[in-house]
Amino acid sequence: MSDSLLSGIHSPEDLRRLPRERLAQVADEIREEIVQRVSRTGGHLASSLGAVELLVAIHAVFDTPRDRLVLDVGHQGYPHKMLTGRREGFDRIGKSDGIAKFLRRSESPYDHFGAGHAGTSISAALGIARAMQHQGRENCAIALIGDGGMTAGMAFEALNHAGHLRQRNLVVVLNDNEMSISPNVGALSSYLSRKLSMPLVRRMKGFAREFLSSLPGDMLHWAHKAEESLKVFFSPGMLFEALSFRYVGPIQGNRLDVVLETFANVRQMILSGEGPILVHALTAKGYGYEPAQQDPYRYHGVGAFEVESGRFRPSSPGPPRYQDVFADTLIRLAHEDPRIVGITAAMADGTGLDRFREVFPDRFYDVGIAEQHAVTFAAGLASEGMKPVPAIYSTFLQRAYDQVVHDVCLQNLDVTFALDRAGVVGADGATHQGLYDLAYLRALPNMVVMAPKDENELRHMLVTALTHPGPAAVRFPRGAGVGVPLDPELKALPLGRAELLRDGDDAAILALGSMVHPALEAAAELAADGLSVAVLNARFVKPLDAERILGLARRCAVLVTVEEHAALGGFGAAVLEAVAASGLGVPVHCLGVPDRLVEHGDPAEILAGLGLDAPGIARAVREAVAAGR
Ligand SMILES: Cc1ncc(C[n+]2csc(CCOP(=O)(O)OP(=O)(O)O)c2C)c(N)n1
Repeated sequence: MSDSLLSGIHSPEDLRRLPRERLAQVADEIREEIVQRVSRTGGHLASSLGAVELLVAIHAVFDTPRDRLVLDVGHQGYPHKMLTGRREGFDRIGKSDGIAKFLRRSESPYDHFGAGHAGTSISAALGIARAMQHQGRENCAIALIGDGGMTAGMAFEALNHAGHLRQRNLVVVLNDNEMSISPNVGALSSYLSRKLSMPLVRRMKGFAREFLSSLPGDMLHWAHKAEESLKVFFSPGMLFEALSFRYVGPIQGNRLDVVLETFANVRQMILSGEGPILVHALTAKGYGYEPAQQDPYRYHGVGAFEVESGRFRPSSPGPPRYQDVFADTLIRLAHEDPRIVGITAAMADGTGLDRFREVFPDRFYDVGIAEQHAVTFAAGLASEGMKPVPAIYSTFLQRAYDQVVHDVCLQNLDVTFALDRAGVVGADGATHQGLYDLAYLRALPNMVVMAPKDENELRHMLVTALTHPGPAAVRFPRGAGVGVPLDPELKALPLGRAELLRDGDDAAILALGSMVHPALEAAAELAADGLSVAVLNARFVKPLDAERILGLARRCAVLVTVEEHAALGGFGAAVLEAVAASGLGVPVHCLGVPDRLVEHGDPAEILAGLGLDAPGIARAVREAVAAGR
């Protein structure tokens, strides 16, 4: 690998010192290095490859970090990380003490605004641009957002506001590759691509070019202006111009010469107060690495692979993933109940709903990166007697909180939330941890909240949620199940009833979801030390099985709750409330995630570090029992 130029670049200042004609080599080296490094560690590949030229050009032309670059999601930011002194960090990307896969302010002064969730960049950049204006600074803010990110309602809220403010020091770069993780959806996406491919536009442009070349000098100037108007009239620019943005494009976003020249012009326009400007760049996701360019969907986020062939390292066989068990169960239930529909917000693959789509294409909805809409859309369906199942990662449902409250719970509508990736997610880090859903859902009237101890119980909980006539949420972890056999028959579980898995009277472990099996292991370990420890599979956080829990509180010397969730406001807090209300004096120790951020790393190591594994639970029970003696 030739890294002669890149190895001399430690910051964008180094890049800006290079003569322009050498920047193409820098882009090539970055691309090559991303492929090599990601092939070893895994990570976001296709999005970063597609954005190499845009990021090289932004750093080469603008005065970063004084001009602020704000990336949407941040998953396309590997070229940016390489240009800002973090090349070596790629060896430990997503691992503990390594660099993050997304953006954190603490990682670099060039990551001026943290990201991980989509659709935030334009709002943040507008706030930054506005602050600069308040403070009399002459710099600008640049938001880089994908056409997938642009499906988030928030992006439009920001465009609308920026246009209203006529924010002259704001640049939005739309990186349009027609892909979200899977092919992008929505009327806007079709509008952008239809506008560009309209045969009439192509014919008109061809005609204009021919006509122009035949004109004498001064007429040429006016004719060029006419061509511009024509282009604006027939191009996607109309939409953005209507929002008071100057529209520049569409440009070929993987042609470095074109991108450099465009950004140089845009910078001049910004300096002369002509913003806000939207640059529409057409790129190819996975650009420059054939396997990724051919199949950007598979190469969006990858594990290790072989560079030559693009082949992925075979994954070791093991228990089925929760997401697949969820999807297969939903398909089975949907065969029996035509009211069931599946809804995803741009995560068909991650939630397993791509399987559902294959069987029930007419009862599947990908709404784009629009969790808020997904929830109220589900509420609308439910209000007419359908049984919608929005499958949304725990972390992304945060965005739709008011919709859950106002549209679903207040109206007691029959919506089943499948909350995937609930708990510690590992390499994706703090922005993606699913650690708050119990707290934010359990406060809501009418809501049922449950968590299965394994993939088999997940299936029964899905039936339970769909049988329950009001809102219900099932939260389950990322990755592979426990490996238990799957019952042939599906059944609804009795609402609000926990399951006593092991009896004992020295202590009782009240465990939720993913913590039930480690709790059983801990109890077995403690039995070897002569302690008799009960284990309750709580199943429901709401309604809580207060009767059984208080029964254990009367018999056992101490209660220990354990959950893969923030300790504040979660399952343990619900138990504390029930015990306090009962007037019983039993000590309750709550194990959960303490009140701090959980960064990226190996999930098992993170859980062990938090004491949320069998040895940690056993340790906590021993200490609790000793303290009570
Ligand atoms: C609120 C939210 N929902 C879902 C996701 C998961 N997600 C990460 S990247 C991505 C696709 C982004 O597409 P686009 O912005 O077009 O970027 P591209 O990868 O195509 O370059 C999605 C859906 C997210 N990060 N945030």
